[in-house]
Amino acid sequence: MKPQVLQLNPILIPAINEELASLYQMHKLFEMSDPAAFLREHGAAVGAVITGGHTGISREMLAQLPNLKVVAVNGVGTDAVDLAYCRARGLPVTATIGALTEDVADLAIGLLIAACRNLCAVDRFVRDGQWERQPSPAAIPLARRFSGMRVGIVGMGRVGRAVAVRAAAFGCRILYTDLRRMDDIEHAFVPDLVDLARQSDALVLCAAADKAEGIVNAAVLDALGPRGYLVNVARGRLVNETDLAAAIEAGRIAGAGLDVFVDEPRVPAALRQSDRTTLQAHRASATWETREAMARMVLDSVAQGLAGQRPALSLTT
Ligand code: 8YV
Repeated sequence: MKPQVLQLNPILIPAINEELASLYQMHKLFEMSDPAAFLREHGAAVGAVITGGHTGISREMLAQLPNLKVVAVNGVGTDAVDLAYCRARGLPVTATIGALTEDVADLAIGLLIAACRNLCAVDRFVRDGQWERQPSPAAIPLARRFSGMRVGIVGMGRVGRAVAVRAAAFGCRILYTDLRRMDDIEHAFVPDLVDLARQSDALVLCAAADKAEGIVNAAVLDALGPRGYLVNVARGRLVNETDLAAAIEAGRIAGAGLDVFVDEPRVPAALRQSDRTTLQAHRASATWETREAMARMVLDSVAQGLAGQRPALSLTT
């Protein structure tokens, strides 16, 4: 009998799916017509769970899997898994630490350039045939320069640091905030987020969401101001989305580049309808290269957990 693995989200790398299917009896919850019945009838047989970073797994579902040996998160954020509960249960929870840093930082810079150079709005202008109808350069508002901007990074972990390296290469001045000053970073540390926003032309959110829900609120957005840009490649709930929608609608900030939202896949109409926003569908790590590297880490973690070893990437054991 092959060990049984419960998979909560699709993996988009065919070779990894083949490998998983050859090693384990895979149960794909996202394809089941009655997931609750599966959990009731077969939950006790499941030895490993594979889930996504922002989707995680509920405590209720974990409780229905009493013989679980590992939860392998196919992502770096573990805010959607109750780590304290898993720790108390002696259950390893692994994450794909380090695999997606470069891709997420790349997208942050891409979103920031797209936002301040109006790339998507002008793409629509050309695509819709409006350029032909209004060929005067005056029909397209001037954009803002990215090179040399003051970039405020919120969360100086792996992704924040990779964003800093990229932005510095564009001649940007880097400022940052985090729970504490980092001794190994020479960039300006600004403890207060409102102060950071006031001193920045763009705020880039790279922080974990656990302790920072709603930190980007109306006061922060107003400090960023009508020439300021917000980029979020971390978690939607870092931002008070109602405040953000209001600031975008009123032009109280210049624009936003957003890959993540509070209630994905739902995006507030005010953000969808504005030319000031550049929107992505939570896909900062979604390249072949990174998703394959992530899935390989997941495969290793599942194998280690099922073999009764402490997985190398465990955060809880
Ligand atoms: C992924 C993420 O989209 O790593 C994370 O925490 O949110 C993203 O990289 C997701 O985990 C894919 O499963």
